[in-house]
Amino acid sequence: MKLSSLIKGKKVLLLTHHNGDADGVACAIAIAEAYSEDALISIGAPESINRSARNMATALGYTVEINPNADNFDGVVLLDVPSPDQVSPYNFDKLKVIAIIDHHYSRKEFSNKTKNYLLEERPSCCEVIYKLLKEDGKELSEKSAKAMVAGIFADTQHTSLGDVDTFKTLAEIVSKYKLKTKEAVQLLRTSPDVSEKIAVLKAMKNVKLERLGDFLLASSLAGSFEAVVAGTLIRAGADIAVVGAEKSDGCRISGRAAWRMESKIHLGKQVFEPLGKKLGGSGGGHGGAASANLTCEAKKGVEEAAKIIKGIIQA
Ligand SMILES: [Mn+2]
Repeated sequence: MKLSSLIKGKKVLLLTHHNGDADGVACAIAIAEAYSEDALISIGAPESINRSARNMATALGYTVEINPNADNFDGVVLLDVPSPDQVSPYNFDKLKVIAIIDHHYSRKEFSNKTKNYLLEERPSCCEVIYKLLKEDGKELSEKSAKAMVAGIFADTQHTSLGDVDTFKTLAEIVSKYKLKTKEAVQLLRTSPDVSEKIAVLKAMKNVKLERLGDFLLASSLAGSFEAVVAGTLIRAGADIAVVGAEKSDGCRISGRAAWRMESKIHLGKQVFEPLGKKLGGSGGGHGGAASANLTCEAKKGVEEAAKIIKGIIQA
């Protein structure tokens, strides 16, 4: 894919996924830096971005607009977006999509939307973007080099989920742009605000614990920050955590699995994708971190996810 020819002279919106993360925002920053003379570029996210992504954008002098009007652009480039529901509240079918660039496992939903669909199963989307920029004859700036390293760190849990090519890419960026990795890591460091701390601590009161042989499944309902709650339960000792929260048009369920579950279960493929199909909505994600947006109540979504997980673990 030659992005330069696709966006040349256009007013382009780079749109990452719902609750955009540092990987997606780093991809957007790298493109905005590299193609600033080719196109008029803005960065946006549906609904929200997470704290480290916001921290990174602010530190590098970028603004990520929340729910910008897509009609004000000639077209949209989707970054780090694994399925159409991840751009909600945008109506995916109505978006003028120029290209889709992603790194999650193969999904079919996008195949009719654009022929400019670049999908490589890599640990981070930044790695896909880095390769794309190289092929397009683009260099990283000091800002985007930092953002890329931070984005890779964010999506690979500080390289532990990376593979040999992840390390090669990191080594190349760090040496070529004389980067201090510490400065990239600092872009991701944030402290929770009080609403998040309250949401997490309140959700701890409702934790339901189930023993599945040697493994512990923890589930809970949260007012918000359901993904943070699930991560907290894993750090507290659960092997798998499922947490739901009510949303305006249904609910959102987040799941996390400890690394020791890697050979036992793939949350995205085996739990959250079927969950979305079964309960109305859609879901997916990685082996150890996945989510679904459903049309039912959060309680029902959590119970159904727990049921699917039990079926897999106890099989
Ligand atoms: Mn990603």
